Amino acid sequence: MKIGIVCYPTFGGSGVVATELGLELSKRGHEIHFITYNQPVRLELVSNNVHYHEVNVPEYPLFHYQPYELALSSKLVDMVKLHGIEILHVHYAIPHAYAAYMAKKMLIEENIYVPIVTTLHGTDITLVGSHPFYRPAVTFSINKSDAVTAVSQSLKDDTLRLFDIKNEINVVTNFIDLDKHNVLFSDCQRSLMAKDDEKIITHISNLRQVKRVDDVIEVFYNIQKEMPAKLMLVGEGPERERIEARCVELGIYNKVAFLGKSNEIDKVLWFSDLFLLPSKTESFGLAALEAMASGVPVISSNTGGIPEVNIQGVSGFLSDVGDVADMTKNALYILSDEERLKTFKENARKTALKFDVHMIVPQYEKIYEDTLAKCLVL
Ligand code: GMT
Repeated sequence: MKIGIVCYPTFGGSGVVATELGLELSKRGHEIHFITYNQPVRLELVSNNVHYHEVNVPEYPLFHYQPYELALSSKLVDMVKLHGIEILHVHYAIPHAYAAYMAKKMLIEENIYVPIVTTLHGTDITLVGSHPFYRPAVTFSINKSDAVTAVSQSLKDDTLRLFDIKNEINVVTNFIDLDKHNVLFSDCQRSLMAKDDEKIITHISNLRQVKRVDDVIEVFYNIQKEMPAKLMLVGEGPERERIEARCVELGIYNKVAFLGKSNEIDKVLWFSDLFLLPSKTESFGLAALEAMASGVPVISSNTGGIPEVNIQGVSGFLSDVGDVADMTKNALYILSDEERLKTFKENARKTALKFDVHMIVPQYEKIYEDTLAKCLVL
């Protein structure tokens, strides 16, 4: 199949999932066309089967906001015609589903029918999309898609609760390539991060309010009072300065490494003993799954789709949002006994197996096939 993928090219989970999906589909023989405003961060290899088309938005002084949706829908029309793209898979409803619908309508004028599959990722529904300023357009775009998927049952439920949805929503969970998380790194690489006797605690996010990075810091503060430990904070975002100041205030700044946007997440996770994800809301928690795939147990909040990924008492523990005391208790329980830590590490990896890329990507292929077949009949 010739598949066009529209996504955000940034470090965010939706862009990562879209990129990994495209790469896996290309390995399975499909021709993939990424259409976005920058080359996606995890798209390192452009092969015969993988193409990248940049959306340019020319600046004009009249525009207070540059019309990205317009440029994207025009680019989609051009790329569908030029490359014979058969189906468009858009990740994150805003504004991708809306732009794809406009492209589809323009193409119909030229007797070309290209169906749209929309994947909902989380904040496009829970935080941003349900805002009254966006809700009518998001509802419309979801209802006009030829197929809709959500990355967890929780996100599907949220979508049905927050919008007036007439379309069926299929749950296709996020996935992980376990082989990529099974790379051996040498112990000397660990020594760059921490001393032998120090436990490594990790948090990866875009450091936004929704991630509750303060709770990460508080839990780590409590851990390091009980045992030698280092905290790896991976990612960049608006909370960073405030969090750095908080670390200084607590006297733990020298125990916290701010690693910024990193392409070496697998290396950091390989040496980690515990992953913290205390988010206020999380449709899935891809970062937690990546940690588990590297054999890292997860201490998380019990919110949104996280309980579908992190299994209580098996791959880690879940606490109420903001319950730092409970998260600390659970973290110390795992970390304080080497045998127990080993068991949780093994269980984390085993739990990640059910999200194996080879099981999930065929579900998308089936959706593409069914959607194309349905559209042929119409
Ligand atoms: O977490 C973010 O703020 C980024 C956001 C995104 O769109 O990249 O992540 C969402 O999509 C990910 C991939 O499906 C999910 O794993 C995250 O849980 C989800 N984030 C939220 O729901 C807050």
